This record gives sequence, structure tokens and C-alpha cells, in this order.
Amino acid sequence: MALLAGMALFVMAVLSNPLLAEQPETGDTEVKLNYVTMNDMADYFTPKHKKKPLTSTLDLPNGESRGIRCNVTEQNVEVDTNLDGKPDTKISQSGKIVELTISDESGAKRKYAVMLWRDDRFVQKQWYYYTASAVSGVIEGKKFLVIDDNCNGKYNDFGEDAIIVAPSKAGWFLSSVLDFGKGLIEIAVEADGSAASYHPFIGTTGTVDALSKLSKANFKPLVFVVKNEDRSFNVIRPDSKPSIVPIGKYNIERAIIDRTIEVIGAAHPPFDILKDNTTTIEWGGPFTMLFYASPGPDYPRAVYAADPNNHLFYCEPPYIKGEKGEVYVGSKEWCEPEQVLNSADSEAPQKWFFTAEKLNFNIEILDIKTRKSMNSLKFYSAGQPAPQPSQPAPYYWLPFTWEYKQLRGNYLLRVTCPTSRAFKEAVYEEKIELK
Ligand SMILES: [Ca+2]
Ligand SMILES: [Ca+2]
Repeated sequence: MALLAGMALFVMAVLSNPLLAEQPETGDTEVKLNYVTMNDMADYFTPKHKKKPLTSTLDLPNGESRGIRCNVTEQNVEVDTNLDGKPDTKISQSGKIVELTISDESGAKRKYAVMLWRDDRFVQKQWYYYTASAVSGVIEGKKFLVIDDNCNGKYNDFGEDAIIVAPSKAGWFLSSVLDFGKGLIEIAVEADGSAASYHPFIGTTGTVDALSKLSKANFKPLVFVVKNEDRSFNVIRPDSKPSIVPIGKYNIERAIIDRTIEVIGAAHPPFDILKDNTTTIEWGGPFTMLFYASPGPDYPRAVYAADPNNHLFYCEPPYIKGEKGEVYVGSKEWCEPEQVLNSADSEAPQKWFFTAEKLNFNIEILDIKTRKSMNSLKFYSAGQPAPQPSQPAPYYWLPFTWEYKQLRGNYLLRVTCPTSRAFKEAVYEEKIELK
């Protein structure tokens, strides 16, 4: 009886709210999007521009299944650009953009473009492909691009695809909540890139300024991402004004300085973004360096260790640390090769070291009183021999080593990076004992 009464109540509740079942009117604003071949994709920064190895097919939709046929040799790639199953266009130059046709499950055909790139650094040549496809539209008077950054033929992969608001050429992950300059909006994008729709974000917001308290730095970030519990926001607006975000407690998630230098929040303290308030993030110099205290069991002390027989001093390449605790690292996407450090320890922190072209170090062991340098070899950089002399060497940091022979006692370790444009003032000093 109680059950029946409960059911009656449930039916009544549904009937008394008839509008709930038929409410297609959401008040969303529709935006038509147009396909763009990104011939200048190399000029743009997106967070995850995914490189995929090319063996026999491009992993893109061809109707009911996936895969665009290719014939691949070390010298060239033939691509089926008109979706008849037969490769028809030959590419032998690395970096070439190929326009082709893809097809959705419905059979609707649309344009797509990829950039073909050949990795020549090793004896075995390997072709890769990246997306060169975007769709563009206008929201609140601002032109924007959605880039199929994960190169799967769809433009609605939140956290994988990218959005860039003109005139900026740097963007961040496509996110459901974005600031186009007139308040936050919530956006949805059609998978095929034909349209987007949006409505104003409902919730309390504040603003965040990531530029005016960046100190002692000769750079500006392309992208600066703050993160609260479940969402992240790029707060660099094209007009450089403070960006609007929902209120809450935030951390620095990641910033992009250029293609080779990124920032992680690390020890930078969390900050509050409050209603109708502007939070200004303090970061930047003076810069010092960071050696991880204990990267793993094989490296009990990252800064130095003495081999009892050979009296060998070593250290691994440092990162750069800002005064407020953020840490500057290399870029996973742009620093080659895809190896972190030639360390025996697989548990070593998976941060990305700097490329040697941009940054290398001077390492000195100084007499404490006279500050005279004890080691003649100070230069510390990356790189190791390529498979053939004609090929550029891949980046590869080996630990810095110095055999200190009869020296014993306390010294001063001093590390600088005077050749770096961004961090030429950075200094690290620590007392060490040569045992
Ligand atoms: Ca064909
Ligand atoms: Ca995608």
C-alpha cells in the first residue's frame, strides 16, 4: 500500500511539471564554423599538438570506419586524398601539408589537412603526421579557431583539442567554460566542426591577473593556466586584461613561455579568486635552480655524491625555480628526443629538461674563502653522438661529472646559466662536502 502511494506521488510529480519533458529552448546562441587549412600551423602554439607515427593509414574517419590509405616508404608517402581507397598524391618533402577528404558515418564528406613530417635524426627514417585542420567562427566579435589538436577528425574533444582567440597565436585546451572578453560563456562544439553554440556561464566570478606581478623576467607567457578542482583556464587574454574565471581556490597548472620553456606550479602556493575581485599572481624572479632532493633510490642525493674509489662528483641538470616556487622546465612537445635523462632510475621525476640550444649550465666547485674555481671543465650541456656524423645529435642529458682526485672538505657548488636569454641572472649556490 505504501509502495502504491509512493508511485502515485511519483506520477503526480511528473504530471505536475509537464514543461520538463519538452524544453528544447535553451537560449543558446548558434555560431556557424568554417573549415580552415592551417598552412601556418607552425606559427601557432597549442598545448598538445599530437604527433602520430604514420605506418600505413592516417587515423581519420572514412565513412563507417577509420583510416585513410597511404603507401609509406622511407623516401616518400602517397596519400589517398579523394577517399577512393587508392593513394594518389606523393609527398617526399618533410613539413608538407596535404589536403584530403574525410567522411563522417553519415557519409557526409568534408575537408581535412595534415602536415607530414619525417624524423631524419636516426638511421631508420620515420614519418609522422600532425593536424593542420581547424574550424573558425566569431563569438562576441572575437574571431577564434578550434584546432583538432589530437588529429582524430573531431573538433569537440574537451581537454584534447585546442581553442585560440585572435589575434593571439597561442591557445589552450578547448574547455566548456571560456572568457571571450564579455563575461564567461559555456560553449559546445559539433564533432564535425560545422557549428558551435554557447550561453552565458551561470555562477559567481572574479578576475585574475597573471601579468602585472611577473617580476625580473624578460619574457611574457603565451599561455598561463590556472586550475581549480575540476577545471582549468588559460587566463592570458588577447587584450592582456585580467581574465574572468569562476570564484574558488586555484593553483598554477602550467604556463608556456615559448616552444621550449614551460612552467609548472610546483611549490607556488594556491590562491583565492573572490567575487568581483582581481587576484594578481606573483611569480617570476629572482631565479635560482632546483635540484630534486631525492629523485630515486639510485640517486640518493641529486646534487652530488662521492664514489669512494674514484672520488667522482656528479649532478643532474637542474630546473629553474622562481622566487614564489614555480618551476621552469623544458617542453615535452617540443624538446626532442622523448627521453628525459639518461638515468638508471626509472622513478626519476618525469619533468622535461631544457633543450641545450636554449639553455646550458656553468657548474663550478669553488674554494669557500677565495671563491677560486677548482674544476677546469665547467660547461654542462646535453647531446650525444648521432648515429651518423651528418645527422644532428639528439638531446640527451648525461649527469655532469668531475673527478676531484685529492681534494677533500667543504666547497661551494655554484651553478649559473649565463648563455640563457630568459635566465641569465639565475644563480644557485650550496655548500658541499667532497669526501
Ligand atoms: Ca585516391
Ligand atoms: Ca579532436
